[in-house]
Amino acid sequence: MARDDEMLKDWWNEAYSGPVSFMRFPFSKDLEKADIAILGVPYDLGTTNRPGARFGPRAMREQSTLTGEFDYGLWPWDYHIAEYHTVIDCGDICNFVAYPKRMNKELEATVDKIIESDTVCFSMGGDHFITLPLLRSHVRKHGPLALVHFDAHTDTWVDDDYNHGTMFYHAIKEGLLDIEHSIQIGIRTPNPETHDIEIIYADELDEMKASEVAKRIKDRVGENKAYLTFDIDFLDPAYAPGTGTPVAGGPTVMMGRKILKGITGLNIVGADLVEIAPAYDPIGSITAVAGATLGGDILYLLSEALRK
Ligand SMILES: [Mn+2]
Repeated sequence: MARDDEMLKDWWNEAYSGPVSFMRFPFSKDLEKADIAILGVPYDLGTTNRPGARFGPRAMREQSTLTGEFDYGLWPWDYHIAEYHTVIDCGDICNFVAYPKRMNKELEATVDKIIESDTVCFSMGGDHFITLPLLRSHVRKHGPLALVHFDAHTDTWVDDDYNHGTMFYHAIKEGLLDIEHSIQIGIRTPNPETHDIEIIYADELDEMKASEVAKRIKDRVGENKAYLTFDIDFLDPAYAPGTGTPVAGGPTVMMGRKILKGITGLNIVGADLVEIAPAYDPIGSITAVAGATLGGDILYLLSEALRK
């Protein structure tokens, strides 16, 4: 069955034309009617190496006009989310340019408002630091959450300062995580302290089938409420060169997609995809195409969780 919101249909014909919302879901702030809200967070002042993830939401939206143009949904999912749920693109958070503290406040206030109205939020970064304020908001509503974290880095460095490599240490310190049900997947950087989070390192991952990885994640998380965060540098730089801190030796886009599809059924209450810095894509928006596609998969996971 095709999606039935005709609102944007009058505005575009092909992938290269028309207004650029994520997967062509209508721009709206009508949270009362929405089941899932998409939010851009164009913030990259937490970056430690190459900056530019502030351009991530726009790049994801642009490439999603192709991945999201099919009335019958995103392959291999065999339906369109709009058959079950009202999805809106809320645009980007604003009023924070170059002010990290203001960004925290603004993002938490925006997301509090979204999830208070029982709308599930999918955020597009921005650098990975944004997941800390996102978690604070979600934990206020749901209590401590199991973290399902795809990344080349653990981002749990013990450091009192805030950046995109320390925010999960702060999340732990603030009691935001349900540690014993949290898991990190794809790690391939030094990690002096696991903080008791389960880790599937990239070398082990390389020996596993996607279904085995998905099972490990499901076994760890169980029925508990979870927050999914996907750093695009989980992927090998061959598939995602357009990112701030690429690390060689990572999985393919297909592996990432199959793992995501494989964890259908998890009770995911919120999610983000971060760290797309399109300026480092050599040609063809490689990273943003991957991000738009994986972002679509994550929307399906949220839709599946809502229906469970
Ligand atoms: Mn990373």
